[in-house]
Formats: sequence, structure tokens, C-alpha cells
Amino acid sequence: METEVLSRDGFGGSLPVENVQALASKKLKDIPSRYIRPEVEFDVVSIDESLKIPVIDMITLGHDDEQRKLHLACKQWGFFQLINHGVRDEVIEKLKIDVQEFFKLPLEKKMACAQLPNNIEGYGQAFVVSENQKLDWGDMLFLYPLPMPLRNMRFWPTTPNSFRETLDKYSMELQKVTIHLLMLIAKNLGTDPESLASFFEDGTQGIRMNYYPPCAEASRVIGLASHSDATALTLLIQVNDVEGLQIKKNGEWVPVKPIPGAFIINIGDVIEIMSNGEYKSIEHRAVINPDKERLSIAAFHSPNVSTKIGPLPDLVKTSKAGYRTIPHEEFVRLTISSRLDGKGLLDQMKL
Ligand SMILES: O=C(O)CCC(=O)C(=O)O
Repeated sequence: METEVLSRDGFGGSLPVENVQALASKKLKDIPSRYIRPEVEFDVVSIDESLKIPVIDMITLGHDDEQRKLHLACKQWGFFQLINHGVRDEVIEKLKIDVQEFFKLPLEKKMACAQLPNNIEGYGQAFVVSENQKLDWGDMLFLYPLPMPLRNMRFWPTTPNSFRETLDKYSMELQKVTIHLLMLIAKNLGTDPESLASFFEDGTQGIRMNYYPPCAEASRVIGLASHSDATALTLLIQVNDVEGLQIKKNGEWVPVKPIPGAFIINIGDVIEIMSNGEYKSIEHRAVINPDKERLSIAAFHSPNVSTKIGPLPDLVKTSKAGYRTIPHEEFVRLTISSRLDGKGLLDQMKL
């Protein structure tokens, strides 16, 4: 398939804000008010241990039972953990080490990869669009490993010196798993697996490496505000053993306990739209630990830039389209210029 590639410059970026890791290292008695969200203390966090996101075994996917389990996981939860996914342990473990090494570097070294105006890639923060909006207690390094012609090595760390090679391997392996999963998802939705996969073969992959420092006011700050992913499928790993991911279910926040070696996978807005609402993207957020830093790596997968974002034609033959169809480029622009706000972006796509 022919790839149309667009430069990502000019798609929009984030307003520059203080580095949170540096701010946290000052061990201030009073956390600046832009980070304090008093309402967080009143959010209901589920203590029901039986409420767990489903676990899907990639080895048995293809058998009717597991395939059905995947359908229910996508429909009822929008989140699942994938075991036996085939991505080599050493590739995952090496990336965890390299990402930890990167965030340990002195600020000036990390700033060699700093974001530039009007561009979301690089080291910094995302989704800060106004001077008075509340801020997340975390920093990130965001890169687009795919499609290959759009890799902007300017933002890729050279320290540790294995970083680039490690991320490249990780990116390639995750792309394969994603295509495989999308084909199984297409089958469950009753649309042609090959044609859905073809949208993603030259697709976009963004990898966001999150660093959340500990905070004395952990119960009143948030690491990453509630949002659904504006992409199709996200594959997430937690880097160290500090938990913090929570997903919204029936109005409560349900903490996710990662299974070692598994990917935490979630349906994003693009699949919600393509499936015409059969599958829903789910709001999630990251909370902060009072004593320990937390790191996570999220890989977001989207169709190629020439794909239109809208319900798949097969799925609106007998039912009405519930979402608009717009060029992918317009969808990306809308995403980057918005504040993280639950499922606010998706509301703008609804008909
Ligand atoms: O840190 C986490 O567990 C969540 C990360 C996430 O949702 C994101 O990067 O979009």
C-alpha cells in the first residue's frame, strides 16, 4: 500500500510548563496550586477486589471461546491484559531499563530531547493549552517511531546509548501484535480483517514514556488526568512495580493490577468510532504514589494518515452512523489542541 506521509510539525503542541521531576526534587512543603485538584480526594475508588479487567491469552485466541472472551472484553470493559503475546521478554526488559536510565539523567541532558513549539514530540508535557489549566504531576518523553519516514531522530535520546536500538525493536514487535489483534477485533465486529489491517499497516505509532515523581500531596494531585485515548489501540506496560493506573467503570475508579509480562490493552476513540459505538473507549487516569516514583510506557496505534476516521462502511449498512467521518489529519489536529477532558473529544465526533 502506498503511504502518504505528512510532516507532524504544525499539528500543535503544548504550552511549556515547569519540569515536574525537578520540581519534586525540591521537596517543597507546599505544592504549587496549579497541581492541586481538591476534588480528587472525593473520587470514589473501588475496593472490590473481584473487579478485574479480563485476561486474554494470545495463544488460544483463534479458538472460539477465547475469541468470544476478547469480544466481551472489548465490549464490556474496553480494557484487557494480554498474556503470551509473543513480544520477547528481553525486548521489554531492555526498554524498561533504558527508559529508567533516561529519566535518571540530569535535567540538562534530558532537555537535549525537549519539545519544540507547535510539536508534541520530545521531552516535556502534553495537552497544556491554557495558562490557567490545572497541571498533571508528571513528565513524559513522546516519540513517533512509525511510520518510519516520519521518525524525527532529533527527539530520540542518545543516552543511554542503546536507547534508539531498543525502542526500534520494541516498536516493531508491538506493531505486529497490534495488527494481529486488530484482525481478531475485525472478525468479532463482523468486518473484513484484511481491510481493517490495511489501514494500520503504514499506520502511526506514538510511544509515550511517563515519569511520575512521588508527591507528599499524592491524594490531591493527579499524574495523568482522566482521558480516553484518541487513537485506536494502546498497549501499555508499567515499568517499575508501583501501581497507579485506574479505569472508570460504573462511575467508580477501578485500580488495575498489572500481570508481570502482560500488556494492558485498551480500545481507543478511533476503534469506538470505526465500530460505530459497538466498542467503547474507556476513561482512565494515573494516580501518584506518596513515596515512590512510577514509570509507564504507552504505545498508541492509529491508522495511516490517508485513512478517514469514521464508522466502517460494513458496520453502517443496516444501522445509522453514530459518528462523523473526518480526515485523519483533522482528527489529529483536534486531539493535540484539546485539554485532556474525559471523553470530551469523542463528543465532538458524535452525530
Ligand atoms: O501511566 C499509566 O498507567 C497510564 C498512561 C496513559 O494513560 C497514557 O500515557 O496515556
